[in-house]
Amino acid sequence: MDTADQPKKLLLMGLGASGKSSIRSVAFEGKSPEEVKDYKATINYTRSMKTIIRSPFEIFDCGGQKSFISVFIGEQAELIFNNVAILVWVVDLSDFDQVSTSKFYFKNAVNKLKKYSPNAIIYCLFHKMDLVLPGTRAQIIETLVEFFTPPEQMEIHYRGTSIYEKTIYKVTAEIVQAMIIQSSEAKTISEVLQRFIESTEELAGIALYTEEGLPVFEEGDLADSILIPANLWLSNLDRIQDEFKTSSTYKTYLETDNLIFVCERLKSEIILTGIAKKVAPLQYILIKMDEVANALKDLV
Ligand SMILES: Nc1nc2c(ncn2[C@@H]2O[C@H](COP(=O)(O)OP(=O)(O)O)[C@@H](O)[C@H]2O)c(=O)[nH]1
Ligand SMILES: [Mg+2]
Repeated sequence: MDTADQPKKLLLMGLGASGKSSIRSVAFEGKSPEEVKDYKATINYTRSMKTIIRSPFEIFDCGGQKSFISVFIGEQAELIFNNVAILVWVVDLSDFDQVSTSKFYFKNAVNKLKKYSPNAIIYCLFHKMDLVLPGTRAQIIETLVEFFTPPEQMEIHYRGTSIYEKTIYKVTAEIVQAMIIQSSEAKTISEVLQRFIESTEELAGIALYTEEGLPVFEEGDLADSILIPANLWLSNLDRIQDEFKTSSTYKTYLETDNLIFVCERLKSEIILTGIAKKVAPLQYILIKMDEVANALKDLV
């Protein structure tokens, strides 16, 4: 089968009720954790398309009942595992009895992936971290990493996640970045952002977010400060989105004690955010951010 023109796949897999559909909805569809509380088991698989910075990809949310997984790694293996860019395996931390079963299927899935999409990136999420006492998290992750790591040499990215914490946005942002980083636009966008940051002393950082709040690009050396805006941004997202609806060119800004964040819609699904030290007049920062938006408009 010719897969050259097909969008790459992001496979979400793991046992039933581990949280796959919740992760998809919260991270890629902008739903709140409260909205996904009553999700029913996914039958077979659900496909949804997403395009970020001109990179189309397809999210396969695979049902987690053992009967489905057996088929995915059995007779449907080629259909499921070809053309995959990223496999995200979700392990429910709170269901210790099922961890061995999860590992068994993970190993099988990884073997199929190696056969049909040898360059795919693998993430293994130890999920529902919010149900674990903060003091014991590091130890639990360490134990699970050891348990899940296959004997053969291969790169697997392990992360502890929860839809109630910013960990889920951090890891999905990494995943999205990995999906688009191959495109030539991605490289140019990074360069444009870096150029503006270097030439404008007041601009500490510039980020591009999806409308769900995932940071796709983050440039600047205030890495920690950029993470604060991600939260601030998320907590203000509803309001900002309402305001964006009133105008396609809407700009808004948030201020903290020493920083200004300017948000501007670049395209329906991409929002540009500039972070500036408060020493500069707001008007100046707004003009600068217009220049950034202008430089990016043919790239996103
Ligand atoms: N405590 C907690 N519950 C979660 C989390 N993610 C998902 N859930 C819950 O786990 C249940 C199963 O989630 P679902 O997304 O349907 O799992 P799936 O079968 O893997 O698609 C739902 O009740 C979710 O609300 C999480 O991070 N923490
Ligand atoms: Mg599901």
